[in-house]
Amino acid sequence: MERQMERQMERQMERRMNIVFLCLTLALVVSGCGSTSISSAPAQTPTPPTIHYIATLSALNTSGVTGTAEMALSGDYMDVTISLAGLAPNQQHMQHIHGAHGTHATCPTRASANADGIITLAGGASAYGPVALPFEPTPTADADGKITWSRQLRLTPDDVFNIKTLTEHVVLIHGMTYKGLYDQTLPVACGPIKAA
Ligand SMILES: [Cu+2]
Repeated sequence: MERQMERQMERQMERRMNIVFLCLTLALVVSGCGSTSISSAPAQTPTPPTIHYIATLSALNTSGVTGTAEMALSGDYMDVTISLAGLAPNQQHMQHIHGAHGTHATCPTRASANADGIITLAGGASAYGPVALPFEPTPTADADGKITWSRQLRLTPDDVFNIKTLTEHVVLIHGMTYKGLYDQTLPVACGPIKAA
């Protein structure tokens, strides 16, 4: 809860900064009027560069899950390809980018495990933080425990804010059977996001 409030406050501050910036810009434009003629060449919308990232996923909670998540970020579009193996077959597996804006998310270690040696969703949160961007729709593993998932996501301004800086975030995969019950939230694989 505290984290969410912090994030809200950060966003409010950023909005205020944006308004201040806008005012400054307007002031400059107004003061510049009449002094020089402004070129009337039509502004071309530049194509934003595409930046490639990859997260190599390692198993958590001795799940045996491995895989990769490849991301190509171009402005507010993100092309994502995720390949996973070793999952609980025929079950849904949530897949997220985790981390909070301005903090350095990491994959949890044994230090985050509870008395039973399990890293729960809450137990690992001090390492990986909140969900920054969900990769949805949430896929279901096939009968062999594999997932291949590929989408182009259109990011909202909030998404763009939440995933900044991407290399300070991690990709987290969820969902495993524990003590005979399927738990959708348990972390099963994690990987830090790196420039590809
Ligand atoms: Cu998650």
